[in-house]
Amino acid sequence: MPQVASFTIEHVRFLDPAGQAARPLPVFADDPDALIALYGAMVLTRTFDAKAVALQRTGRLGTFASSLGQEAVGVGVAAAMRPEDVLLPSFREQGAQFLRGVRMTELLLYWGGDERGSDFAGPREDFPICVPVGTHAPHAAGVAHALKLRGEPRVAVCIFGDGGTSRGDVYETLNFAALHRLPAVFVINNNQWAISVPRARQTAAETLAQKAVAAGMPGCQVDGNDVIAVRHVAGEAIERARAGEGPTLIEALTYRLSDHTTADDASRYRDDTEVSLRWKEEPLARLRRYLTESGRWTKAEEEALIADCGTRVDAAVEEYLATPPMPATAMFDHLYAQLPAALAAQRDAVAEAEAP
Ligand SMILES: Cc1ncc(C[n+]2csc(CCOP(=O)(O)OP(=O)(O)O)c2C)c(N)n1
Ligand SMILES: [Mg+2]
Repeated sequence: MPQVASFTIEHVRFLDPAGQAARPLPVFADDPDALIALYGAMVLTRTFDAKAVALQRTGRLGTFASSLGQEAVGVGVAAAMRPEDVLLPSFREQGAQFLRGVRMTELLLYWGGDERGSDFAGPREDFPICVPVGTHAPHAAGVAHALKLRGEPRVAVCIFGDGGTSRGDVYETLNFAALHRLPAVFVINNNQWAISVPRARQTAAETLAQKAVAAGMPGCQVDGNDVIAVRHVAGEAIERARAGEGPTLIEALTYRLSDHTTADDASRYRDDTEVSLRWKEEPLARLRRYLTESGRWTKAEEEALIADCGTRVDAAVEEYLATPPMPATAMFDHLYAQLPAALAAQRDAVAEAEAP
C-alpha cells in the first residue's frame, strides 16, 4: 500500500535539568541581561504564587491556581511576544501576564472575586483569565481572524492546558486556524495533570503536539522547564504567524508541582515520590545554575533579586487589601453590556439586599 502521509514531532531543549547547555544556545541568549530578565520574571512569579496561596489559606483570597514549577512556560512565551500582540491565557499564566504588564494587584483582585481584576490598565487588548477549560481557544481564532482581516501584523497567542486539548473547542479552533492561515500561536501548557486526571488518561495520542498534524499546521514539543527553549520556539512560531505563514501548535512539557488549586489536595491521587523527582527538573534552579556556572550571576545578586521580588509582591498585596470592595451588583454590571431582561430582577434583589 502506498503511504499517503507521515509525520515526526521534534522536541526542543537547550538547557538540560542540570543547567548544562545540551546544544549551542540561540542568539538572544548571548545577552546575559536577556537571560537574567527571564530568570527575574520567573522568580517574581514564584514569589507571587507563594504569597497568593498564603493569602488564600488565611481567608484573604478566593481559590487560586499556582504555577509552581511551570513558570518557564508563561515567561518564555510572553517574552517572545511584542506589546501589540494579544495574549489569551487560561488561569495559570500569571508569569506571562506579569511580563505583558498586568499588575499583580489586578490578579489579586481577580482571585479575590473583584471584577476590576479583569480590567487591565496595561495590556488593554489582552484577554482576562479564562477558567472554563479551552473556551478561550475559539476566541483566539476570532482575534487572529480579525487581525488578519484588518491587515495588522499582530499575533494572537493562546495558552491552554493538556486537559484543554481534549475539548472540542480546541479541535475546532486548530482546524479553523490552520485552514485560514491565521496569525495565531497555540501553546499547550502540559503540566501532566488535569486536576486528578494524569496525561496518560487524557488521550491515546503519543504526543499532544501531533494534534497539529490533523489540523494542518506545524506542531512541536519543547522542554517547558527550559525557558530558553520556550522563548526560542515561541519566538519562531510568533514571527512565522506575523509573516503570514499561519499558526503553530507548541506542546510545552512541564510539571505541576503544586496542587491543582488551593481547593485541591493532590496527595490524595498523586505519589509524593513522583513529585520529588520532578522537583529536580524545575525551571528556576536550571537557569540559575547555568547563569551561576557561566559567571553571570552571584549570590549577592540572587539575594537582592529575592528581596526585591518580596518587596514588590508585598506592595501589591497591601494595595489589594486596601482596595474597598465593589457592590455585589458589579457581577451583573461587568458581565453584560446590556443586562438581559431575565436577570434584571436578580440584580434588583441583590441591590436591595445590599442597601443599608
Ligand atoms: C469547561 C470546563 N469543564 C470543567 C472544568 C473544571 N476544571 C477546572 S480546571 C480543570 C482541569 C484542567 O486541566 P488542564 O487543561 O490540564 O489545565 P491545568 O489545570 O492543568 O493547568 C477542570 C476539569 C472547567 N473549569 N471548565
Ligand atoms: Mg494540566
